[in-house]
Amino acid sequence: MKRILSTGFFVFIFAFFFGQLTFAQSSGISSGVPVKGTLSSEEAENTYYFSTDKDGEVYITLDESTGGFYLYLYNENGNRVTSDYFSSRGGKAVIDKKIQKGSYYIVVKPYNWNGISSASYKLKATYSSNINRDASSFEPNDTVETSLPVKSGEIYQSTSESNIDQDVYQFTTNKDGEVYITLDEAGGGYYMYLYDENGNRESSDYFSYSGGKSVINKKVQQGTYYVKIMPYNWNGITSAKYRFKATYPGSINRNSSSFEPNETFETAMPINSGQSYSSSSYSSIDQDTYQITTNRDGNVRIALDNAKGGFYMYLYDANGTRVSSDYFSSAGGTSVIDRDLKKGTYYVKIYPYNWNGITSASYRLHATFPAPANACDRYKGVSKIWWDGIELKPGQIGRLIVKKDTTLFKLNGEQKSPSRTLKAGEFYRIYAFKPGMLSVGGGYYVDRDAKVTYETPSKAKLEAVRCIQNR
Ligand SMILES: [Ca+2]
Ligand SMILES: [Ca+2]
Repeated sequence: MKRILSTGFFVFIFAFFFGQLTFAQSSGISSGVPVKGTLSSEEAENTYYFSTDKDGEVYITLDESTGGFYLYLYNENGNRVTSDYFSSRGGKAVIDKKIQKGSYYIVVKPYNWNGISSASYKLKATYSSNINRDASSFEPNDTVETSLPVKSGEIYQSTSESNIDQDVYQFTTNKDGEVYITLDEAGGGYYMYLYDENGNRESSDYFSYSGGKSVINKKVQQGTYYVKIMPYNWNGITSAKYRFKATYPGSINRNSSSFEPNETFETAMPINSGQSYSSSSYSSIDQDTYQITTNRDGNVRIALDNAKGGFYMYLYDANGTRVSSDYFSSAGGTSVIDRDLKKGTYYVKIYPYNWNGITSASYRLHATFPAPANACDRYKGVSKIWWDGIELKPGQIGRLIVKKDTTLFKLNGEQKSPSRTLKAGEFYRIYAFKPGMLSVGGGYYVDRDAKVTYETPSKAKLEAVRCIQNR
């Protein structure tokens, strides 16, 4: 009995203490909006509260400090969820935690103050809630729930405002396939992580110095993914820029001259046999993919030349299995893949190789393979198509030769109004027909009977007219 009473007493005291703290002295902190704070005695503490709108990640940072601080996170029942601290001016504390939907309290306390009686700090808490995203920094974006959705193959440039600023991006693939994620043009070292929608880490890459580059290239299942970008190994820098791009199976907006985005099998640029394609790799981690489709077994010859840097060229089949490769390691080299292949779809991947002192390089790709020739090529320079010595006009579907005099009539609904007589031996172009009638244009018809001969041009002639009409 005594034991139960004392426990009850303890709970009561704590609740009272915590209730006073939260309701009397705490202030709200908006998701992703930094606040400045000051403590003016070693016994003082500042408390902030926030509410999340669903289960998710909370990312809390404490920096720009002029003394040591403790950083605590409590749930609404006053239970400590986690904490972090640092013991001197300039230190930083980070809390990154998955929490359930609810209300929480952040408590900041002095730690290890020697010779100071007051210190300030900056606090930022990003959690699942309504946010106001900055259009250029994309902040707040420190958590899965506040991540910025990115378009496939589009370049995003941003800045990490400190070495504890975490930036999260998200994308959703529309089918299983390849993702190609790059991080470059960085002003400091970075870690890049890829997570699936359940928070499982799929892959990661990093570099530890300014100017480094990271690539994540992986086959993933259809779903939503998150990329976390975290500063790594920063010395002597307080903020850094970077460039980010994720190409994934999804709708893309292809640039007609660079053919970008084209990093993956799913975003490959289809090419025609016998045509040259000039493009460039805009960075040493840019990958360019082209697609060729053959309509029968036969020889496939792919040539890469006119290059301003070294390149690797790989040929893959429709299953993503490597069929062949070739490379050269400096500007002016040439690579050729020449193989007899089964009918099917193939992919050519072009990777920069052995680049020193260059940041982009152009190249030319040319492939010949069994494919239907571009049907219109043969009519280059042709302006009229002749059918037995008479021009076949655009829209014409046939011709009429009058064998015996017949009546030309105008059609008003079902009503035939005779117009004049077409004489035996005359010729007319036909543009349309109705059941039992042929149209010579202008709403005039003749009966399709033994008095007339109706002929149609070959498919090839009709196609030829279409070719010269469409160019
Ligand atoms: Ca951020
Ligand atoms: Ca590319």
